[in-house]
Order: sequence, then C-alpha cells, then structure tokens
Amino acid sequence: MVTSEDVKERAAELEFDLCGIAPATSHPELTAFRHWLERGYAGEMQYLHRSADRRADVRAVMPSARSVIVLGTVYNTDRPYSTERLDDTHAQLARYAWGDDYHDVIGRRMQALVDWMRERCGPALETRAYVDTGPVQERVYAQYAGLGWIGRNTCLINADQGSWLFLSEIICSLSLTPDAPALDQCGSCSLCLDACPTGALTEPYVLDATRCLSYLTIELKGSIPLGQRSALGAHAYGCDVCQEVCPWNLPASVTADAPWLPRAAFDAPTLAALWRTPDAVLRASLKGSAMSRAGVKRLRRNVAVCAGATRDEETLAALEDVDEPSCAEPLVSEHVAWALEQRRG
Ligand code: B12
Ligand code: SF4
Ligand code: SF4
Repeated sequence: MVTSEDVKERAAELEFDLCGIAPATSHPELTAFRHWLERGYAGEMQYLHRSADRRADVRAVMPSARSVIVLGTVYNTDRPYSTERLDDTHAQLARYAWGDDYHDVIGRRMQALVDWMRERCGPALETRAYVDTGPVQERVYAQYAGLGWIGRNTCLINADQGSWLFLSEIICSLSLTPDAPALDQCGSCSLCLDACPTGALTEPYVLDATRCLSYLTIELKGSIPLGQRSALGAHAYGCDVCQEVCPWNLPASVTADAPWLPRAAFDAPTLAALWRTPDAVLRASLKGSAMSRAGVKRLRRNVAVCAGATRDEETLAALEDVDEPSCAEPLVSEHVAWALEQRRG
C-alpha cells in the first residue's frame, strides 16, 4: 500500500513542484462550469460541451475513483514579462508555450508515478492520468488538494510558487488522506481585471473565453473577428497579462528545468524576425513544442494581425517581402491584407 506522504515524496523525486490529494467527490464549484457554457463563454471549444457530464464529477470518468492526486509543475523561466517590455516590436509569446510540449513531458513523469504506485498496490489499482486535455476541472480539484486558490483571474495561485503552474492529475481508486482546501487570498485586489487588454474577465472569477487573447490566438481556427484584431497588440500566441500583474507572481518561482526554456526561434524574437523565419524552420521549431497546436499557418495569421495592430513598420515591410508557401494560404493572406490596410488607416 502507499500513503499520501509516500505519493508526495515520490512526486517530488519525479520533479513535480507541488502535490496534494483531493477527495473524488462532486465539489460545489464544479456546477459553475455548466452556467459558463450556457453563457456561450466557451465559443468554438465544442469539446467542453461534449464532455460536460464527465467534467461535473471525476467519478463519471472512473466510477471507482476515491482520490485525485493533483500535481503542479512550475514552468516560469527567467525571461521578462510582456508587461515589462516597453516596445511593441517584439512578439509576445505565452511562457507556457515556448518550450517543449508539456503534455508529453508531464505525461511521462505521471506515467512513472503511476508505475511506481502499481508496483506497490498491485493490479487492482485503477488510475486515469490527465494533463490539461482530460475531462476534469483541474483547477477545482487543485484547490481542494490544497495546491492553491482559484484567483479572480481564474488561475490557480500557490502562495509560495505563484501561478505559473501546469496542473495534472491522477484519479485513483485508493482512499488517500486528503489535504485541506486552499483559501482565497486575493483580498481586495483587482489588478488582473483592470489589466486585461480585452475585458475578458467579465467579473471576478469569470472569464469569457471568446474575448480572451489566448482563445483568439490559439483556440480559434479560422479568421480572427475584425473587431477584435486591434486588441491583439503584439500578442502572437496566448497571453500572460492577467498573471504578470498578479502580486503573487512578483516575484514568482523560476525553474531551470530544461523543457520549459524557450526554443531559439521563440526566445524574444521581434515580430519582423518571426515573420521572416522560413516555413521549414518554423515547422521544425514548432515540432514537439506546445505551440505545435497552432501550426505555421495560424502562427503567421497571428503575427500578421500583430503587425496591423501595432503598425510596426518593420513587420509591415516584412509582410510585403516574404514569399514563403504558407503566406499564400487564404487564412494568412486575408490577415496580411488587413494588416497592410491598417498602415494606410
Ligand atoms: C478551456 C481552457 C482555457 C480557455 C478558457 C479559460 C478559462 N479561464 O476558463 C482559454 C483558451 C481562454 C484558456 C486560457 C488560458 N489557459 Co487554459 N485551460 C482550459 C481548460 C482546458 C479548461 C478550463 C475550463 O474548464 N474553463 C471553464 C471554467 C468555468 O472552468 P475553470 O477555469 O476550471 O473555473 C472554475 C472556477 O473558476 C470555479 N468558479 C467559477 N465561478 C466561480 C466563482 C467564484 C467566486 C469562485 C471562488 C470560483 C468560481 O468553478 C469553475 C469550474 O466549474 C483547462 C484544463 C482543464 N481541463 O481544466 C486549461 C487551464 C485552465 N489553462 C491553463 C493555462 C496555463 C492557460 C493560459 C495561462 C495560457 C496562456 N498563457 O495563454 C490562459 C490563462 C487565461 C486565464 N486567465 O484563465 C492551465 C492553468 C494553470 C493555472 N495555474 O491555473 C490549465 C489548468 C491547463 C493545465 N493543465 O495546466 N484556457
Ligand atoms: S489571458 Fe490576457 S486576454 Fe485572457 S483574460 Fe488574461 S489578460 Fe485577459
Ligand atoms: S491580480 Fe489580484 S485579484 Fe487578480 S488573481 Fe492576482 S491577487 Fe487575485
């Protein structure tokens, strides 16, 4: 058999920065998810609608579930925040995305933890391990596992480590001793709501994804709505603003764990340099990274919008010069045309 303490010790050896245990029950906050969907805040993310029943309780995913082992991995590296850069010429890339794909890296680490548990508990042990993409409301279970509280920016914040954390979890059939839930420490602060460039945080603890730059630059597959393009600024992939302004991230823990360091092409490139990078180099840089989700086409779509939104002359000139195959794709060329119109406007 294994105890909660054994699991936490092994998790630390496997490079997890945080580990806590939540009971596998239906916590009251889980019901907020359905209201959120009803308000249309999920936009085109149909998979959230499809998995709503399972997301309401982990026992719908695994009926024998008794505990949820929640793991936190710090991904913050020593690069400056987007809010610290005073110019609009650099591409703002979300720090979770510029290194290796966390689904793969954390998936391997969790598998090692599951294997270790199975060696001790035998074949009767049932588990399901997920990082990000599983039908689990990760932040709610993380809060109940004592990893941190859900802040007004909707992110899970740990009082010692901040919020630059990947969450992952192992739902298991063991009755492990649970941790005490974390308590909200936002106090009277509202810096994240004030700083959001699009007003996507419609009220404390509620985010309208259809207005969030992370959704617009990563999840949205087609054209970025005309009325929302200017708000992108230099945000070419994701957005970190509501975490950068959070006092709990000033300063936040920094990791030297190699997978989370930025790949060369994504280490503070200017928008112009990113656009001038040949398709083949972009494709190789995206391979195995968390940004592979967007692919070359969507990355170029975003950079083109940033060029128009910032009216950065060097990037606009690059849009006219570069003749890579992906630039001729209708999704890309339509956004390039819009960007060049902004120069005249
Ligand atoms: C869909 C999704 C998105 C959407 C919607 C985000 C959102 N806030 O809902 C978009 C594309 C916008 C997005 C953006 C980002 N995401 Co995302 N995303 C997810 C995903 C897959 C599901 C989240 C979800 O279900 N949202 C719907 C809302 C309703 O659910 P919730 O966020 O869990 O909210 C709960 C609480 O807010 C609570 N609640 C609701 N109302 C109230 C009111 C009060 C008073 C209280 C106390 C609580 C409360 O109940 C809700 C559950 O029902 C999760 C992974 C997962 N499986 O959980 C990752 C996840 C949340 N994302 C993550 C990350 C890293 C990001 C980005 C930072 C990426 C980036 N840099 O661009 C941004 C952060 C934006 C932000 N401020 O949240 C991490 C967050 C880690 C952390 N420390 O919190 C997660 C957990 C992935 C992971 N495994 O690491 N994401
Ligand atoms: S990620 Fe950016 S756009 Fe989305 S809620 Fe936070 S500050 Fe607003
Ligand atoms: S910025 Fe302030 S209100 Fe927003 S999550 Fe951080 S502490 Fe909470």
